[in-house]
Parts: sequence; structure tokens; C-alpha cells
Amino acid sequence: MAVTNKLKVEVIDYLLRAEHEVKEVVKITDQYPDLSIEEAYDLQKKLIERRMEKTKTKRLGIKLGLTSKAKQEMMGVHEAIYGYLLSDMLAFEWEPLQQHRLIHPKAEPEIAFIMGEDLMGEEVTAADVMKAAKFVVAAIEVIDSRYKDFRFTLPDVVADNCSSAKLILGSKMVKPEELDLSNIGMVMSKNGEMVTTGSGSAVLGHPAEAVAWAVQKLAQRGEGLQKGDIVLSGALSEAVAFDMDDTIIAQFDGLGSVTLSSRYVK
Ligand code: OOG
Ligand code: MG
Repeated sequence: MAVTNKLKVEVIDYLLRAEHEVKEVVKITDQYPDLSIEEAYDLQKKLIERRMEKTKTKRLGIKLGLTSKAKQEMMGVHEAIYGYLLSDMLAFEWEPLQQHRLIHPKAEPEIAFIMGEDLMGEEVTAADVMKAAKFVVAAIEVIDSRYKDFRFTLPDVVADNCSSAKLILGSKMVKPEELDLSNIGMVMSKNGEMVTTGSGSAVLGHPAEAVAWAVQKLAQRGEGLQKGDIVLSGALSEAVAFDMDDTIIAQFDGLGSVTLSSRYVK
């Protein structure tokens, strides 16, 4: 399918409306079964531009998805995906999430990189990422697919900015070289009970490998990471659904913990 400009606008409106009205929608490949991944990235780019315009938000960084072999196998794909983080997605540990603004949110434990330098190019390696990153920090990403029942194909999820909704950062900033990121253990609990565990190696062997992959992919579109970007390197385990009044804590070796709480607050 050639994605005409008219069609782009329609699909983008459809997804932005779903987010704004907090309503799940039928996935777009039901209507456009031939949508390619490259076309989906075109849609994503336009969607982000429109969303920034509408909500007066700025770029916060980049997120990776499907970086663990387990998640890739689940989806039957062999590639990770990336999307954009915007300034209004940043939430704080001391500020409960507004549950009524989310459709069917799930929490993912992640390692975030804070970039100290721009980084661009198709040859960028994990070592370059480690050098260009100023800090690593514990994070919880809240994903909230706009699609019905959280089910989608790869082009659907790419166009939907990889299910991005919110992110929360821990307060301990660590220099990347001070930790062996491939060996970091993580335990995530919900209301005091352990729900999932993981290791940094789940993220393509090493979280910096995942970030390097994203830099290479971005370079194909003439883009890169920017100084100050926050980069979410992908979930260390499966995502965990949560509801109002739930508290989720992800605790990482060497990075401390990060807490998500959710309430009905207007
Ligand atoms: C896609 C986004 C996955 C991750 O860290 O793997 C993701 C989804 O599963 O909805 O953010
Ligand atoms: Mg994620």
C-alpha cells in the first residue's frame, strides 16, 4: 500500500484520538494489511510531529522495544523497534500516575541512558554508546498500546510509537563504566509481592548494544541521539499490568530502585 498523505493524516488522527479519549481502537493493519515497517516508521514520525504540536511538548529522547530475545520470539520477529519519548511522558516517583488517563497500562523495568553527547552513525558500537552516555539510571516504562487488547503486528506497534505512554526514573545516577550492565539483576514487585525478575543481559546481551542498534537505525533516517536525550533501552522482563492504587517497585543491582504508584487524581 502506498501511504498517501491523506491516509497518513487519517491514521494519525485515529491514533491520537484514541490516546486523547483513552479508548482502545482496532489495529490499523486490519484496514491496511500491506503496511510495511518502513511506512509505519514514516507514520510514527508524522504522528510524533503532530503530537508535539498539539500538546506543546518537546523531545525527551528515544525508547527501544522488543529488545529481549523472549519478547522477539513471542512476536515472531528478529528486530527491535524504536519510538520517541516526549516531555509530557515524564512522570515522577512522588506524583501518582493518573490512572484514568491510561487505557490498559503495563509497567516494564528498564535501564535508561542519559546522553552526555550527540551520537550518530551507522557504525556506532556499544562501546561508543558507553562513552557518549553520561549516566545510567533505573527506570520504569509505562506502555499503553492504543490497540484493542494490547494486540498488534509489528507495523501497528511502530506506527503507535511503540506503545509509549509514560516513564519514571529512579534518583540514583551512575556513571556507565562503574557497572557491568550485562550482569545487573532486577526484581520487580507489585504491592509487595515479587512479580518478575530479569537481568541486563536480557536486552540484546547488553543494554548498550540495544542503544547502538537504535543509533544505527536512526542513522538510516538521517537522525541520531542528541545530548541530553533519555534513552530507554528496553524491558528486562515481561510487562506487568497495573490498576488504580497499585504500587510497583523495580529494584536493580547497583542502580537502586524506582517506584510507580497509580491513583485516580484529576
Ligand atoms: C511494545 C513496546 C515494548 C519494550 O521495552 O520491550 C517495549 C509493546 O510490547 O507494547 O517498550
Ligand atoms: Mg519498554
